[in-house]
Amino acid sequence: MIALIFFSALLWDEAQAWGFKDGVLHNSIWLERAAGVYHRESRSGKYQLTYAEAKAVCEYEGGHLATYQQLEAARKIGFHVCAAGWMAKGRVGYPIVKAGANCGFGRTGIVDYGIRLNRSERWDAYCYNPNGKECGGVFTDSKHVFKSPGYPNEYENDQICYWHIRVKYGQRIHLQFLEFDVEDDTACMADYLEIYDSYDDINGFVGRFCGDELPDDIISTGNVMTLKFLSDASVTAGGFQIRYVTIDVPSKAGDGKNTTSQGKANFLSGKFGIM
Ligand SMILES: [Ca+2]
Repeated sequence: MIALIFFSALLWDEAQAWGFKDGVLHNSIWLERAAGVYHRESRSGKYQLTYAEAKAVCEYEGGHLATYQQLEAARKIGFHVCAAGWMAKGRVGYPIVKAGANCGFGRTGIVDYGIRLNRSERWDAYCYNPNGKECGGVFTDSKHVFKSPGYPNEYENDQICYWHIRVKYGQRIHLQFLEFDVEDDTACMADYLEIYDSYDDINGFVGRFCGDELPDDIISTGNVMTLKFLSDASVTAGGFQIRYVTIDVPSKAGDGKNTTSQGKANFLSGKFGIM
C-alpha cells in the first residue's frame, strides 16, 4: 500500500513536470500562441463564452474566431490546449499534440465537437490574429536585451507574453533589470512580470514583479528560464528592459542535468519572495 502511494506520488510528479495548470499544458511559450492562433477564456473562468461572446472577444482584440484549418496549422507546430473553444462558423473543438488519458481521449489532432446547433452553449474561444499583440520570443544567444512590447512606449492592455531563454548546456542565465515600470498594486494582481527558473510557467517560480522599483538581478540554476508578462484590461505603464548574459559554470564530472534540479542557492528573491 505504501509502495502504491509512493508510486502514485511519482506519477503525480511526472504529470506536474509536464506542466498542466487548469487543464492547459504549459510546457512551452509556443503553446499559448502559435501561427496567429491563441486560446481565450472568459475572465470569469473556463467555459463561460457563448458563440456571440467568443466572437466578440476575438474581434475586440482585432482578430476573429480561428477556422478549423487555422487551429490545425497551429496544432502542427505545437499548440496544445486541453479546453474546448468556439471556432469560426460555430464549430467547437481543441488542439491536442500529446496524447493523454485525461484530455483528448488518447488521440492527437483537433478534437472536434462539430458545428453546434445551440450557439448559447458556453465554451472558450480560439482566436486568430496574425497581426495581434504578438510578444515574447525564444532566445538562445549568449546575451540579449529584450523589452516589453512597444517599448519605449507604454505597453498595451491585455497582453500575455512569454520569453523563453535557453542557453548552452552548463551555462546559467544572469538577468539584469535595466528599466522597470509596471502598473503597481499591492499584490501585483493587475499587471505583472513573473520569472520562472525552468522551461515552463509551472515549475521554478522565482517571483512576481510590478511597480517601478528595479528588481534585483536573478541567476538561473540551469540553462533555461521563462518570463511571463501579463497586463489586464486597464492602466498601462512604461514597461521594462531586461538584459541577460550567460555565465559559464565550471563543469564537474557527472554533474547535474540541464534543467532546474540544482537547488536554489543563487536565487535572489522577487518582490514577494520565493514561493
Ligand atoms: Ca494594467
